[in-house]
Amino acid sequence: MTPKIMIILGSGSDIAIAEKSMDILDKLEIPYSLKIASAHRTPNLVREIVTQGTDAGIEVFIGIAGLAAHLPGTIAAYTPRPVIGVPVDVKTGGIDALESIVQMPYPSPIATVGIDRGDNAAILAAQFIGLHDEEVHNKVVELRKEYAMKVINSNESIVQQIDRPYIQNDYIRIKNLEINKAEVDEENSGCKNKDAEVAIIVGRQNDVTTAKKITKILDRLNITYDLKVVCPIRSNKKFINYVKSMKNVKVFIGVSSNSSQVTGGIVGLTARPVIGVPCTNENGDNYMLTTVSMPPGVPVATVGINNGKNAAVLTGEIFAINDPNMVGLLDKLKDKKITL
Ligand code: RP5
Repeated sequence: MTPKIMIILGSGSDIAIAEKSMDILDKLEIPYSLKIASAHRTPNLVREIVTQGTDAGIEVFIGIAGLAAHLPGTIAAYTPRPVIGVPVDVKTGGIDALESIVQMPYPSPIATVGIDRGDNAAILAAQFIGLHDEEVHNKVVELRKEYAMKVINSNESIVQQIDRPYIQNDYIRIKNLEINKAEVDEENSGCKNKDAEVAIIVGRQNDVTTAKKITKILDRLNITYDLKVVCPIRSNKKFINYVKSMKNVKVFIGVSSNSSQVTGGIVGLTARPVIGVPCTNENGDNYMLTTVSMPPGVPVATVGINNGKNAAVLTGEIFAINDPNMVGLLDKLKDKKITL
């Protein structure tokens, strides 16, 4: 079997995090290869592995590293394929590795997942591959149901077991409630282009400036999009209706400088890949941590703060897995041959 995914570890000491990725990929029956190569100690080995892997047909790379984790960025230098980065908690709770991985310059994005989240990296890789492989997509859909059922069943296994005098558990029968049973009104989805390949959802008007950076690059890559400003908290029904109505969308991009409800809200409603662009708000706060730090089962591919352009490039890289023309367009961006 030719591997579709290559997992590279910065050190043998990162193996526990790679085990989480391998558990998911074994379950999804996706062939992968595992290598150890350090961006700092063995840079030539990284280059060799990545170039040979790309030529052999690797579709997605996963770089797992701690400390000053330059491994995913180094991988990205040698391949047009999307690179997923997993920061490892070695020191400082993994924040050093997270910042090293997520804050990439344009046009070299790393799809960053949460600290130690090897499982989410594998799910994200499967979501990317699932865009052109229906079987893989269906397996991701089933896996998401398992994560959902674990939560639903814990109402019985944990909550129903609690024996306290004032707890009243019986008035809502959780078990009988259907998952994701939101009414979808496609006629009133609020979209301008219902056939768009990408949906950009912006949580508040202030963040439209960052969203425009995304559209500028998507235009260069000839990728169609729809852009919608809708807040999942203030306009919950509209938000759900919009996400659920965008059935042809391959990639969702959430843009937000307010909590991470936009990206978290989208990923709860779709099995398609979700890219998160954390923005800085008027007080100077940013929402990178709350965007990237997602629980197992629901990854958000986070790019750098305010880096809408990298969200668009990552989208292009995901599409390029199955589209050689897109590789050419991305090369032009990378060579700065297109004036922006
Ligand atoms: C990083 O430094 C590796 O990815 C690992 O997470 C960390 C420590 O590596 P060792 O000193 O254990 O080899 O490059």
